[in-house]
Amino acid sequence: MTQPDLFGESFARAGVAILRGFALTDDIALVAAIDAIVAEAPFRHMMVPGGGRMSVAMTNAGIGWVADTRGYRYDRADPLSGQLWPDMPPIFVDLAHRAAREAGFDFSPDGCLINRYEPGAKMGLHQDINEGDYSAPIVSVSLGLPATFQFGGLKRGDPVEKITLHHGDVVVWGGPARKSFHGVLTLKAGHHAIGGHRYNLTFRKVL
Ligand code: MD6
Ligand code: FE
Repeated sequence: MTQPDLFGESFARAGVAILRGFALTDDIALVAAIDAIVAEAPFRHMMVPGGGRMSVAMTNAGIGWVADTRGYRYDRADPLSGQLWPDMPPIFVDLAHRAAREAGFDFSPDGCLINRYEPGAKMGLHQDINEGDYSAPIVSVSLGLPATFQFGGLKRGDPVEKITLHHGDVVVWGGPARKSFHGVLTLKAGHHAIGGHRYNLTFRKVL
């Protein structure tokens, strides 16, 4: 679908819906829910199999995405504490369900990866291919500072399109786009009411 938007960009990719400002009315509650999760399971910079440390800090609710030098996996337990990841708060599940419905999916997430980008942090091109059910979409919520998101194709070398994701934007990503390469360019410093960083919530159906 093509969606001209408030920010002068348009974006067309089968299987991708960009819901501008969809999370705005819940932003304060979402940040409070993130704070409560982080009090139990703090943000940390995971190591990746190549030996590097991710510049994006991460935590999880529900079934958690974990990286270490052995690879990537989903785990019910936080390897830092040995405890289960915090439950997904109802406001998370409800928002993801409503956004997916807007895009034509019936979606009940069982995991949420929470990313925190400080200025200078970035995420290289990758595919989300550790989940069990590719018929389910991924719902992605952006909060705080804007970031430039890159959407590629199904092969790493395919051309990428850039799109700016702002506070409150929700992207629903499924069907033919589900295994597209994507990444986030280096976050620029700035000011935002929620703080000088960006949060991204990605909701998945892992099992
Ligand atoms: C981010 N997002 O926006 C990182 N993955 O910070 C992702 O990696 C992502 O937004 C799959 C689907 C949507 C996403
Ligand atoms: Fe991803």
